[in-house]
Amino acid sequence: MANSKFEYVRNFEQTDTLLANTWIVVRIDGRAFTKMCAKYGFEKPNDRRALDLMNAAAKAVVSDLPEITIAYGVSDEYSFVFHKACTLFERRASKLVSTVVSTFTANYVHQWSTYFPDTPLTSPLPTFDGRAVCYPSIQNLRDYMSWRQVDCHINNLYNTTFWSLIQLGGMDAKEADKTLAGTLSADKNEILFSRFHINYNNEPEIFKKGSVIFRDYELVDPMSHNTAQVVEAQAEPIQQSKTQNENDKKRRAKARILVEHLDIIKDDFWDRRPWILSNKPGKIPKET
Ligand SMILES: Nc1nc2c(ncn2[C@@H]2O[C@H](COP(=O)(O)OP(=O)(O)OP(=O)(O)O)[C@@H](O)[C@H]2O)c(=O)[nH]1
Ligand SMILES: [Mg+2]
Repeated sequence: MANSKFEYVRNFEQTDTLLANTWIVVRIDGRAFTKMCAKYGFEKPNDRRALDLMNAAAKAVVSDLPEITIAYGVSDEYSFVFHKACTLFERRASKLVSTVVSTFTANYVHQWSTYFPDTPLTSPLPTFDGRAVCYPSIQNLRDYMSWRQVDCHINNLYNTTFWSLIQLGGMDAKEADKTLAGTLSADKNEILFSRFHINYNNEPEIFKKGSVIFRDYELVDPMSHNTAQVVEAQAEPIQQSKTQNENDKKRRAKARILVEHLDIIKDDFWDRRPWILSNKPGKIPKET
């Protein structure tokens, strides 16, 4: 053992352990993306290339960290959910957050040229911040996910109407703001339809719902189980044999990772995909 007089500095390391048996959400967010989007001329209000790039980087994170059970992204943010049984990096917040942020950023920068072949990246390069939050119950976690998706809907309806008033209606930002002040969802739908013949329902799902990433197994009958109740009742992770752990690992690695634009507020999404909450890999779908 090499003991030096300097070793005592180790004691300065504080623990930052996230509470056991809770769902950890690491949310990353683009730093100063308002400026970045202007610099690279992202389309307003939604740039499909930018969203596809966010999704590609997030998919790489989910693939790299199998203890992430689901991820949800909108605009310049992505939330990654670590299962409550996750033991990765001893649940240390700084390690989890820094790993997610650096894996995401590296992939975002690496894949930039695939999505923006004609606009090379220049300094200042895109960067992201990140935070970790613990959610004690499945209800809390589901409410968190619903909160992000509702936010996506509210912002997208507002932005779609705002930019239609400007791009199609010839207004400036001030006039558009004034037109929308105090309006409800129904009013914005009406403005879009009566002035611009836009039916908001027909807007792309990726804009209206954001993106959700999860592993692909065979869907199950929603009535056949009560995963949330079973998982909620577990006080500690189930002890499995080494072989069982290895099998789970293999099946997880084999599963395709999907990027979809689905409603994650309603029960149906979760009930058909019990593996997201149970962490127990499902059946690999047969090749079609
Ligand atoms: N034009 C365009 N802008 C986008 C798109 N997606 C995200 N943005 C921009 O990204 C911003 C994200 O909001 P914030 O994260 O609150 O703002 P920010 O500038 O990144 O600031 P910080 O996160 O606090 O550093 C929005 O205000 C938009 O301007 C897009 O598809 N097109
Ligand atoms: Mg941001």
